[in-house]
Amino acid sequence: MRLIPALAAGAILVAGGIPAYATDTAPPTADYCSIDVSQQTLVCSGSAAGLATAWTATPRTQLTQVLIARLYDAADYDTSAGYLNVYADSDCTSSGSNIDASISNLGAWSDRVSSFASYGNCATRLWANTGFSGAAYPSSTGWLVDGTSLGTLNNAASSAQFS
Ligand SMILES: [Ca+2]
Repeated sequence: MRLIPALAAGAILVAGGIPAYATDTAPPTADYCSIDVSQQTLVCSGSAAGLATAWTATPRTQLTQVLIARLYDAADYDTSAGYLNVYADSDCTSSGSNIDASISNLGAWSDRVSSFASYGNCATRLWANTGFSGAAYPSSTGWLVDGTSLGTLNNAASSAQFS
C-alpha cells in the first residue's frame, strides 16, 4: 500500500508530459532575429551581438542582402525586448504601388510587434492575420516608414508587407 502514492506521483509526471519545473524555468531566449524574405531563412539569438555572428555565419545563395526594415517587440524602437531584422535581396522600389517584399506568416513573431522602422526606399504595412488579411496598420492600402506604436495592432500583427 505504501507504494501506491509513489507510483501515483510518477504516473502524474508521465501523464503531464512536461515536468512541473519546466514551466517554472524561463525558456532560452532568442529575441534577436533576422529573416531573409527571399529565402525565408530565420536566424535568432539571445543577444544582438550573437545575432550578428549567427547571421554572418548562415549560408545564403545571395551574399549581399539589404536591411529593409526592423520590427521591434517593444514600442518606440526599444531594442531591449528584441527585434526582427528583415532582409531582402534588394532595396524597395521608390513606388508605393507595388509589394517589394512580404512575410505571410510572422510565426514566432506573430502578435508581438509593437513598433517598426523601414530603411532605404521601403515602407511597411502590418496585418492582423497571416496572409495579409484582417485589420492593417497604418491601413489596408497605406504605408508607413516608421511606426513608434501600432494602435490596435499592437502585439496583434501576424503578417507584413514592404513597398
Ligand atoms: Ca510587443
